[in-house]
Amino acid sequence: PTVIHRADYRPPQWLVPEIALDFALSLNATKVQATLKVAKNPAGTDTSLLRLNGDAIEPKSVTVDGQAHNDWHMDGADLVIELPGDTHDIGIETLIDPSANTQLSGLYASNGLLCTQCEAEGFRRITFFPDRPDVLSVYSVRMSGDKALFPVLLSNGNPTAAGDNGDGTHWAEWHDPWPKPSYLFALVAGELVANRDNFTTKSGRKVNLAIYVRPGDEERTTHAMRSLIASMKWDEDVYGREYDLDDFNIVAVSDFNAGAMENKGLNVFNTRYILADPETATDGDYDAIEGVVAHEYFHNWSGNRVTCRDWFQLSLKEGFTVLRDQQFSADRGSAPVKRIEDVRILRAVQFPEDSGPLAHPIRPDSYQEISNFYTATVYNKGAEVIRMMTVLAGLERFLKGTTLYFDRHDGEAATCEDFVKAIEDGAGLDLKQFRNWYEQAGTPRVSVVMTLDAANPTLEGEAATLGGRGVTLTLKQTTAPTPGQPDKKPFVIPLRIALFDRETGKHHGEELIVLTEPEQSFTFGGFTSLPVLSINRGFSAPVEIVAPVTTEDLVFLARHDDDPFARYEAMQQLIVRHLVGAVAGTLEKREESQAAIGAAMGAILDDTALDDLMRGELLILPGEAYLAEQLTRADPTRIFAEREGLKRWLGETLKDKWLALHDRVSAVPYSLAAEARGARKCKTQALVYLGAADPAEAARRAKAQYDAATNMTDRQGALMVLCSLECPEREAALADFHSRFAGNMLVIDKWFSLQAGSLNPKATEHVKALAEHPDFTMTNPNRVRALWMAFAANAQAFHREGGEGYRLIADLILKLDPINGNVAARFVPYLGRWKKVEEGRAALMRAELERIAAEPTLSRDVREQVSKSLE
Ligand code: HT7
Ligand code: ZN
Repeated sequence: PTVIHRADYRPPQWLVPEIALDFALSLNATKVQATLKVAKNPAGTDTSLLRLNGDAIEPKSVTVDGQAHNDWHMDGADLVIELPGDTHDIGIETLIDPSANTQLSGLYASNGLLCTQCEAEGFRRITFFPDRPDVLSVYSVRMSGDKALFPVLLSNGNPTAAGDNGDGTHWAEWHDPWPKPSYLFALVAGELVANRDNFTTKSGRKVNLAIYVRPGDEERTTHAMRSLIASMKWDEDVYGREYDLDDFNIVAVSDFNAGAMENKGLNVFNTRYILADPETATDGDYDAIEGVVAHEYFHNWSGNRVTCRDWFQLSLKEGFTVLRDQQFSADRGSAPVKRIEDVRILRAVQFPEDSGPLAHPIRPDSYQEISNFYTATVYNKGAEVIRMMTVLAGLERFLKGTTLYFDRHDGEAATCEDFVKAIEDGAGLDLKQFRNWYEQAGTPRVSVVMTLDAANPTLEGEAATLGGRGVTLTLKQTTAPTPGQPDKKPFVIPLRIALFDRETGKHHGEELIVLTEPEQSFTFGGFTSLPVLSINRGFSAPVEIVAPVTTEDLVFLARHDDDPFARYEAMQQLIVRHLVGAVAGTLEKREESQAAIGAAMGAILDDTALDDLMRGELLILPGEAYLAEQLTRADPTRIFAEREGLKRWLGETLKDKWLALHDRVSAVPYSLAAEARGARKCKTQALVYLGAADPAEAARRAKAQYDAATNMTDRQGALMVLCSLECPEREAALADFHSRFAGNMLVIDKWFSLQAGSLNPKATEHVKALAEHPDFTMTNPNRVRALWMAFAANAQAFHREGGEGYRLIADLILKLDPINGNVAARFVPYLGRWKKVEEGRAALMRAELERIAAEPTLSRDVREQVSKSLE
């Protein structure tokens, strides 16, 4: 395979300062005439050969300076043109069949619309071009097409002219004044209606806003529009970033490989992250829409105005933009709850990636297919790494760094190194050693030993002034080898800590300790006895902590820690220790340990000072993927059995409290206010525990909740619980749900997911039947993800004895790959985790990977993931 290495970066040989594109639109034969002004790059090596990337296209004609030109040849998929001078006008005509484009990369048809997806390398499927992010061009676009089929014609930038051809076709022209890389190009044409609004920027410019959707969907764009306006304001207020065009357009399409795309001035979204109303969208959907709308908008600066030099720098825009959208959502709602949710995703998805065969640094060193690097590591760990800079510098100084970054690199294609340097200069930090986070993969493990010093200590500095006895924390960091990186240099690990006095239940104030060595000690004064350690508060560093905290300490912290994240963490640790010990067979005092969990959870249920949103978080058991991470090799069915066993026990032991909670929160009327959202979260949690302990009572309550539901959060929560049970109410509710929402595919996706992700012992049979359901199709990524990702993430079903789950996912990959390699490759990591699974199943998982690898015509996407997973 061709491997691309970061170290091999060379500046482009030719630049393209301007490009004009003329599209004659048609669903199955779109003609594209591209005119490129090309100029030799003074920073390149002097060559007369202009290499233009292509993929699945061929040139119908090539002109140079307006004349037919024969001095060109194809090199693989690329067009190579021999040029006599330093600047030329190149004309190229291509012909595309958008309706045959099932890969959904380049120009494709979705539900009668024409739309584009060019990141990362889709532009080369439209026309021949140096398709790399460090070639920035000013785009002028003209398109013409049938007025009835394509009444709305959109592209990047500002509309400049439009007209009627008088023959049933019309045309429009767009001009984007901001030079941009080809991956940010977009075009959309079709029957669309707009929800319009406007936003006045801080310098007084009025920006026209429009969210385009299919007719009939416009009522469901209110929340997305509100989120967009809030994002525009927040980016001005916090990061000082103002929008820079007269128009900002969003289009929602139903066939999309990812969540959304930040094309300059014309964001294209998966409908899933735009459309919402209370009856069809859950509270989680509302949050996701707000987050994704903000994320794409924030890219206007972090990604578009300052873009990436090459794809190895992907985290420069993605990690930073994820951090920005997380900060925005934290400011808009409950910051602690947002932090807990973000850490839960990191642990469930990124930690396993970091300990598996596909582990890579946030700035990878090599790739075969860049689409495989849109990962939780580049995105979520990338955000955590930049977040640590905010911990080290404080937000105010950090923002000085980002302002310098934007000023210094505006209009440029920058690197992660440029970003780090700007933060160093602007925030006044030394990040020399911190750069290891960009170079090394793997989640560091920090083990802590705490000792109480002798009665008459010789303390120095601040510790001495507090008197009493000293407490010394000795921390050791280790990071396991990852592919290609056997030995790790020490990371800079900022840890927010507090030491609680057991007597008073208070601490002397939070401290920040910064671990830089493999082993390091820190001493604190003023103690009379060994305190309770609260460490990595707020999850200040993306590490695993092994701390000397007893079960009693965890119960104490779960009740009293004044850092809400730490309180959640104590609860999680209490349960993780119990379950991991139980699965590994090392749990000594099972009853006592269980009782401690019951007492802590009971206290959470009783705590009247807690808001329900936070209570709902504290009640969630640690996920199976995270539990598996704590074990060298796990039997997933044992993890499942222990976790369900604990849930059942908690359901039984605290039954009266669950019933009382369910009664109380069921009386709270629907609204989007935090209290009402918290009530809904607790409502489903109560049902989940009751479902494990008393299925008949849970089925009765869930059916009543389902029937009375005025909103999707309650309806989905109730249906999830019913799905897991073998009861008559299950079938009735599923049938009602399907007929009630027939034709609304975003809701039908929930119907697929609930069944595929269910704890129901027959989930595999249900999934096999659903794959044949008329609503299911392999050509729509949302549908494929709804059914098959929910199944692959369902440990009980996926890891079922005999390996049928593995076979089903391997079959899916093989069938999906020729249709959409990008989406197919996203299923490989589920099989790729075989080394973390007990030997019997591991062999079955590996065998399925080998079966896939034996297929000769695999996409580059799947080939890379499978071959790395077998190493
Ligand atoms: N920057 C966007 C990435 C993206 C993408 C990547 C691979 C294949 C399809 C894709 N669609 C969008 C999304 C984002 O992070 O904002
Ligand atoms: Zn992004």
